[in-house]
Amino acid sequence: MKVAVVGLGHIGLPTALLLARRHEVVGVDVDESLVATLNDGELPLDEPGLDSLHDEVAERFTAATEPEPADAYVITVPTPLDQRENVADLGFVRAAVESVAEVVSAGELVVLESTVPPGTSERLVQPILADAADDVRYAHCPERAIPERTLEEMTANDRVVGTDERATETIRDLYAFTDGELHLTDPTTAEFVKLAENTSRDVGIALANEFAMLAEGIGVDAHEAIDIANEHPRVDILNPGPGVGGHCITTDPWFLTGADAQARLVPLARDINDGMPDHVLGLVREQVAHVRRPRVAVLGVAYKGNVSDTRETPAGRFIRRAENDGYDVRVHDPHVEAYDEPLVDRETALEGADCAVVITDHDAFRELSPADFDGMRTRTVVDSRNILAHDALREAGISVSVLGDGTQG
Ligand code: SAJ
Repeated sequence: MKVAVVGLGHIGLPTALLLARRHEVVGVDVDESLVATLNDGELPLDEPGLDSLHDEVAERFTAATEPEPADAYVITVPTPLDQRENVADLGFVRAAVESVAEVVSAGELVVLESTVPPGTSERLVQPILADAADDVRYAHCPERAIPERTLEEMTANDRVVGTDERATETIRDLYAFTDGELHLTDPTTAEFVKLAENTSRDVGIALANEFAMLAEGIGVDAHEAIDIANEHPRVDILNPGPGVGGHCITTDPWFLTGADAQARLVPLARDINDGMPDHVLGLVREQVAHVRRPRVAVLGVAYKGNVSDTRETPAGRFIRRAENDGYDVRVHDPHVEAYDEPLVDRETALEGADCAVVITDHDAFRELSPADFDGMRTRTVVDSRNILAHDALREAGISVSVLGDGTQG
């Protein structure tokens, strides 16, 4: 089968290469330099296993700036959040579907993998395709892989497929690269499932964050309490932290609720998580209350541990707020090469600092010893991820404040 994959980003490119194991694939992107890079045999994306997969399938993969006629079309373009209105910006989806509509013929399959609000397939996408040709088969099959484990998850995770029986055989052939199960349903339910997954995670994290703030006031350690509660067979509380980042969990709850005024819990959870950088800043403020122009070392700008991705990172809000408060902020991240703020090495970030604040749960920070903080002017630490060796640091005379631990105040 010939497959056109439209949108060659974090999801589209790995998907295209996996499809090329069995099919002839043309990867399509409006970015001409990306297409040129790919046709030169180079990969613009760093993901475990992607290089060797690329070598394996190079013969069956080419890139182009416009879709070519194919047997199946897979759309993997981004769906950003319109920040002002808190609604999905479907401009890329519409453009991609219209470009496919130019070449699609009767009986062919179009799959939308981009995450979209419920109803998008039925109201926006399918009418455009129905106008283009008779009997176009359609499926919404949202992607659910995470950065740095993309290939592993794409080949192992179950998939939800919103379609009808006319398309199922081609769908099975297309997604033969996954060992996961295909859960068949209708397109709107598939849209809902994807958003419900990420919303449930956001609400779960908000609850953990609320427990952390309550524990600080009550004078208990939320981490200890959560560990014990999680021993219960039906309880699974997540970890508190400095907020939620990444491209999906910060936006998907808004895609789900849309403008529905009945939704209360979901927007509240978003609000709690969005407020966490401010709460962490409050902990820093307590630590440096007696310093005139405090210098703060931020450890980690990636949105989560051991990845280089900084999209929607809670570090961004923390840094901006801290700078607005007159703090001199130095930023270090061992996994990130470039960020909006200049990045420095760890020693430089800590040198002369009055507070070191851990924002990202990188393994590299777990191993920090008291001596690593020797260059600081005032040795105080805020650990928003509960990952440092607190006892050892305190024994060495370092003042340590841990998000969610109210036992030390
Ligand atoms: N976080 C916490 N506490 C926790 C767990 C996470 O504060 O207990 C924070 C992380 O530090 C991070 C954010 O939440 O800032 C989100 O991280 P994540 O690992 O929960 O999720 P993502 O955004 O990397 O990927 C999610 C995944 N969805 C689910 O696990 C339900 C992934 O499977 C999806 O493919 C992806 O969203 C997506 O593309 O939608």
